Amino acid sequence: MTDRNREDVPKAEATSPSRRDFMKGSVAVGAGIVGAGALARGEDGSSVLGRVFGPSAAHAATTKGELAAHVPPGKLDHYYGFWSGGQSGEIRIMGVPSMRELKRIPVVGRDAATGWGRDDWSKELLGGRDSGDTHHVHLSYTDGTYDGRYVFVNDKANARLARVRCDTMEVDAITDIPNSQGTHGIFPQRNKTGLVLCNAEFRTPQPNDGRDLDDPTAYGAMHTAIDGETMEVKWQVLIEGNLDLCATDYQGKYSFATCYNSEGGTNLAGMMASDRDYLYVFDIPAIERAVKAGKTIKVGDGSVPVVDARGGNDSHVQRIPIPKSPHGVNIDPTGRYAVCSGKLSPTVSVVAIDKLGDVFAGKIKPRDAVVAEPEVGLGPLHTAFDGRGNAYTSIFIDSVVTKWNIDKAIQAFNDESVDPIIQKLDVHYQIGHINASMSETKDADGKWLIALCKFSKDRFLPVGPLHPENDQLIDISGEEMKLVHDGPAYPEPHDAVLVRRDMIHPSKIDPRTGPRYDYYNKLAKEDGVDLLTANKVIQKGKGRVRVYVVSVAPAFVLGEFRVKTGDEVQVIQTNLDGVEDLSHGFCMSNHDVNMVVNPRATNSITFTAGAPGVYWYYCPWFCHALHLEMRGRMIVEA
Ligand code: CUK
Ligand code: CUA
Repeated sequence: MTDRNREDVPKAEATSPSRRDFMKGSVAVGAGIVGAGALARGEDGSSVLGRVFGPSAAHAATTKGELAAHVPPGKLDHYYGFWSGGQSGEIRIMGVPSMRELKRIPVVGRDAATGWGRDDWSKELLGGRDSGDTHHVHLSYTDGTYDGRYVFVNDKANARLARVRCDTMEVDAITDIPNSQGTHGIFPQRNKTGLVLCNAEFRTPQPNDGRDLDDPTAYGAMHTAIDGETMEVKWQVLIEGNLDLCATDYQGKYSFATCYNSEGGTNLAGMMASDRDYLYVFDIPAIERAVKAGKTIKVGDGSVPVVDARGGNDSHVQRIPIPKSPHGVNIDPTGRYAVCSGKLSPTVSVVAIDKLGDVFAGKIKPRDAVVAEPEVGLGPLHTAFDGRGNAYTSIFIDSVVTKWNIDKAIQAFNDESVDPIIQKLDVHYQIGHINASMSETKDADGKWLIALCKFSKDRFLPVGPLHPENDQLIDISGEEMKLVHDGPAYPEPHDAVLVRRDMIHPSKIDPRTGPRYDYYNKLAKEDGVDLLTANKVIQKGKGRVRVYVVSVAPAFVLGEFRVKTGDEVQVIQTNLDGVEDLSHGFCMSNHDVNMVVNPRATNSITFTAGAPGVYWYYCPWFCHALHLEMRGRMIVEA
């Protein structure tokens, strides 16, 4: 195998202050390689839409290799889609292929509908920080496929990892990641619910305590391992470059991180100076041996062991040179290849995972693990797979999805007469993430592809300066990709996974287990009450009052309670209705107090009683023909 250190990677040339123009400028040389004008344009989306939503759309399979996206009323979708919510701090559950939004799970932000971020339990979890930026959602795995237990998601804004239980679809744990800023790529191990690896995108002084403020060469970033069961931070690896997207292999041996700023730059020009950056490969067992042997350093409060892997390749970390400023890294469903998207290079680099052992052993050069580098278009970001040997790369600048064949790309690496590119399909517009049904598992089934487009421009009715995103659904069951649906989304989903519906088993009523109930059972024990029967006011002293209330449609069993003005009032409500879809809630008039209480759940909220007077509390969730009558009085005395 020859060393394919190519010299034809484009040089950065800033031609415009606008980021998109800037990117176009920077790949202008690349355009010469690819032949931008010769790029095959995909078919016109609207004609496909017309065909799919025509008279025959209600039938399951229209023609051979074509799936129907229309799910008739009363019928259920075949896939759960878990979408990150970006700046909304949410996860969204979509039905696929209908693209119906089924639910929003508030994670790291406040939610007026449910009271998340305002009720006591979620405030405890959030630790006072109730905004965020969720980018990457991944489910827990066992044996290379989803085990239906948890959904993990990062909060880039506050360097946190959150976990959602798949039975309640509610967050049950949030972990702060030390020594990190911009926690971006995350990925769980795929052999079992083991570690969740988390990348810090921003390099900072280590520790960030006022030292090295003006010496960026001393900055570093952490690759952090969190136990997916306990959500405890187990260890960190300190790296000199930034860490962007994350992936894991199928064996539990390696984790991966792309690095777009090996230069250590602190501004745009500095970050784009070199033609090569890296795919970092972490040897997890080797790191754990080092941790066990105490070959670690202390950073900050020293609560987490840190393996210092800055500077050069060693037994813990190898650096595979990748052109240029790579972004996404995705592992194909066979587990054999890591596909790295060049972002500022028109190429994706295919790394053979079975060669990494030789790289770590020093038998081959890191770059020799690259076995293909097809040219896929300008601005490749992320790649999905169909389980039939094909890959689908999102191309940001060209606004296309490029379908290419992995085996052919490997042949083409040594034989220029082979063309691995199968099709380019226009998407609308500026696609970021892409994912296919079950693509991140060994069960990739090649049915649906979703394209998360960053700009919708003219695709929807104009709604003011803030546009919807455009999440497009593409049928990949046949030879040709076919665009079948435009899905407006509130900003800003970054990533999504499509999970077969038989793998998810949500509960219909609250199972009353987990840390939420550790919290409430503790309060009840302290007050000597039973949450399922308590309707009473308990004076806690120093102007603090706890009000236990049970609700059964259509009534609060506690119809009134008395407090003093200025009291800190904690209302703890338990919904006794064990009936599917029968949520109640608690809203206190003119007190900025509102929360949901789901079937058989307990929830609570704390507020300060206002000026003397009568205040009606009511159930804000339509629950019964006499729902409007479901209310009571808080009597506030002077
Ligand atoms: S990132 Cu947004 S398009 Cu946060 Cu996964 Cu690539
Ligand atoms: Cu209970 Cu409305």
